[in-house]
Amino acid sequence: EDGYDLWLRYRPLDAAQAQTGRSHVAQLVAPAATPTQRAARDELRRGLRGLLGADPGTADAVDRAGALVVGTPASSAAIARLGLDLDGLGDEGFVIRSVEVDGRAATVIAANSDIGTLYGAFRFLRMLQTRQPLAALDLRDAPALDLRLLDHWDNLDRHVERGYAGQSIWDWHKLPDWRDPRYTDYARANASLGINGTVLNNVNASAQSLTPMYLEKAAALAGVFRPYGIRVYLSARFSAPREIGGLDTADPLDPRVRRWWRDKADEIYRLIPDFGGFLVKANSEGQPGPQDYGRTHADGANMLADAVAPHGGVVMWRAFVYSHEEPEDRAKQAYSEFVPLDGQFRENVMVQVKNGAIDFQPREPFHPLFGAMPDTPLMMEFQITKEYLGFATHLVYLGTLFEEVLEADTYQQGKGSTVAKVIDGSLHGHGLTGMAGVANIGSDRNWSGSIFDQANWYAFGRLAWDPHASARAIAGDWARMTFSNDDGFVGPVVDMMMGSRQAAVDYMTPLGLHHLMGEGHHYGPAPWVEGGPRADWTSVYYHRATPEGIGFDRSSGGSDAVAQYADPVARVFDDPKQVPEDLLLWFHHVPWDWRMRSGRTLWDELVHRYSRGVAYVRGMRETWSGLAPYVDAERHAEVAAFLAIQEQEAQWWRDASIAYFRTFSQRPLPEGEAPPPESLEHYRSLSFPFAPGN
Ligand code: BDP
Repeated sequence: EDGYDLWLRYRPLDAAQAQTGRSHVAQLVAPAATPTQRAARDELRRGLRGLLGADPGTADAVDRAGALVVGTPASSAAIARLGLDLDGLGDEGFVIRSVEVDGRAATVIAANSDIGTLYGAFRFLRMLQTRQPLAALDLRDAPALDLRLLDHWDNLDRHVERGYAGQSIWDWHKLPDWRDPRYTDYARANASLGINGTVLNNVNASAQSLTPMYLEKAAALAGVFRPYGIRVYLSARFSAPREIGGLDTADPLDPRVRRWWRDKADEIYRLIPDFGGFLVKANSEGQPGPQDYGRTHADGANMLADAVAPHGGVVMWRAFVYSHEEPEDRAKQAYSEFVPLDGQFRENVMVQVKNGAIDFQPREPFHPLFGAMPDTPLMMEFQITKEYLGFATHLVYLGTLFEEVLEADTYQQGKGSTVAKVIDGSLHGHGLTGMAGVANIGSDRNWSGSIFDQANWYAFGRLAWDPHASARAIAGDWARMTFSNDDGFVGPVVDMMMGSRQAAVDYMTPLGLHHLMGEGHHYGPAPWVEGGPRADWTSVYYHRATPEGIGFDRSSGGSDAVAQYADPVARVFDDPKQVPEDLLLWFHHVPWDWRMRSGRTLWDELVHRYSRGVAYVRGMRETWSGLAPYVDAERHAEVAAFLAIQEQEAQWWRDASIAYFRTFSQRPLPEGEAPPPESLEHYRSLSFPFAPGN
């Protein structure tokens, strides 16, 4: 067990469950005329063989009780005769129902399209894997979002920006001739969650990706993914017309540039007829963009949108921007640049917004753009890879982070205007919707760098299908499918996962602190970082500690970032007494002896939170060691070893942060709190010159 099988392990059910299972799947009646039909049928056979201990065998028609019948009204005569109500399921939804076919009890997985049946097949397998009852089924489901994408930050030399799971899984050198079987397993895993698109290359894009040689490689991947309902997208480098097109400009209003992109789009669609479209990072962190020519983000996005529109493609234009000139408060910039452009984008443009306004911190308030651009479809961008959350060794379940953001109420149309409703299009009536996750996938056998990081890929996929789903329920399914269905295992593991993200916030950046990680690579504590090319890449810019107090004043008396939120959110964030304490130092600069709701002073509370985070990790180690009987030795040992690293590093974070901040607070540690064992100089001297990822 090295983790390769992810949540699709299909290990045998116990005898009684297998027997019940077999009675519901006495035979499989599933068409196999198209690649997608074959993918669904093969997955069912693989899963049923594993789970039930026997291949039910396939038949052309139902001839016994307990058949599993799969298909669409077009692909299956039996399903056509049932006259099921498939309205409203779209192309990707499905029903799973207990019915009678020609007088015999059967279960059907039915949909309007082959892809819908594939999703239904995976759902049926999940029900078996998680021990759901199989009698009297009446399930109907369809994805809430159109685009459910992974964004790979993979370079053509196979280095993965912010990747902690080995090299890129795309072996560009051997493509298109060698199609690693792993690409098929990648597609299976994603289809099992309903992920239906993948952006193959880094947002810090190379124009090379758009050259004929690389387009053929992308087309080969598209061919592998197509049966699984996954479309390929590319990050487009805005200056490509200059770099590979022989033009002397990339001005989006120049007719030659517009023509170049139209021709490029035509060329791509000749090779990849179902190409999804472009993702663009422009005028951000040194990337080229329309502003280089005095044009707006809308001008740039619309030019590309016009190029792909005839083929049904989309443009995902990122709102992660901050200017060359130092902003007074970087958190305000995306809103300031994008809100004035609301309504100016073409219909096939989505603006892709990170969950928070700074950069994937362990905790951020939701991005103020959500709900603030009613005339533009906004797409969520989460980061699955743990750039700021301890890379692959720290056990941090991100389902709760995603859920917290999706459930946040923007109040943009009054109470109940949650981020999830902005994203699913219901708040402002948008037809085009989506969610992207920056992938944590690499060439490691376990795909994600650690077993528990697989849960973050899993949770992302489930929430992209249904942004209203529960992080706890998702963790439960994942734990059952990945490890064991035993309640003695599932309960403690899910509890441990559910608190793990708060623990990371506590030992890294409690109470709204942010961006205090090691410079560049973002690993380990470095609240002392100052100087360098720009202030907003330092730690001191964000924590602003002085002998008087700590925190970034974004209130109406400070940078006034709070004004970018709707009332009453703005009012609550503006008031240090009302703001959730988890965001206190994000929005306010408060004195060290500020009285917290716990009754402690701010300083004491800060120290308490650091220690609480470390204690939680210690607790996870104990929990995990008690779960050894439920987990195979190989995966158990890896998780245990990583938890030991995490505990050491949580302690390092606590000690280094306290050693540093007490030089400002000038206060003793609260009673019972151990002082950092080393000097501040010692912590400052620790560095990771070769930390992976950046
Ligand atoms: C930051 C990363 C950087 C990315 C950038 C982005 O540090 O590597 O290129 O975001 O999202 O989180 O464009």
